[in-house]
Amino acid sequence: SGGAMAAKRGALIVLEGVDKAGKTTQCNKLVQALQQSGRPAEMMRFPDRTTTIGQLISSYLEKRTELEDHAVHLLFSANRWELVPSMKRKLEQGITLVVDRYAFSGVAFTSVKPGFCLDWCMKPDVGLPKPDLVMFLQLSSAEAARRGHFGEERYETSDFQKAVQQKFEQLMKDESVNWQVIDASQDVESVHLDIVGHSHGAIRLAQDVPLGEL
Ligand code: DGP
Repeated sequence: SGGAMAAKRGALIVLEGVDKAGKTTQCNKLVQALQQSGRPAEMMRFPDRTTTIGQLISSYLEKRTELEDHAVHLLFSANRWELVPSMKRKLEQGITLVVDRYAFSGVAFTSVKPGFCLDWCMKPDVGLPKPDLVMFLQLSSAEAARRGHFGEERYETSDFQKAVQQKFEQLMKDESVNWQVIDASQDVESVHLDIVGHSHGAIRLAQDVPLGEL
């Protein structure tokens, strides 16, 4: 209505997957490729270990601290919530955010613990900005094992990762989320090309619809 045209919003793009699928490498490459094609883009990762809450989480993952399972689940969620204002600001400025893990990791990792149902695990993240695209980097546990030993952090065992993979498969049935499965067993460049292709589509679509909520 007469004023200057509002800048088109950026897209919220999430990469999920089990450990060793190559999420961090691919997030970095995607941000670089978008920037080189003239689109403002920034990378984020969850957990963000730099905040006060993130430091508690980091200490827990490094097994320096024990925390009750419900309590730590809520801390992971709080760590996402504390970044929401800055995420929204950036998206509104037209910056596309490429995020290494999000609420889906939160649900998948906690819900494999005894006594947790998906429904309870999803509750604290209800209302978070909804990704325009979630790419799941699919990698068999055999292939993950070939990529070398797991690290020393909590959750880094092959049995736990297999259980997490099954939870992700359940979450991917949710058709209200724009899931794309990426074959992460391909070489780095081929995976990258798949990811770039899906991302350009999501960025275009995001320009015409408001940011959703989980
Ligand atoms: P990294 O992505 O390498 O920084 O490792 C983070 C670890 O924490 C990884 O094992 C996945 C796990 N994780 C990520 N988000 C959540 C979450 O929200 N809840 C739980 N329980 N674990 C999470």
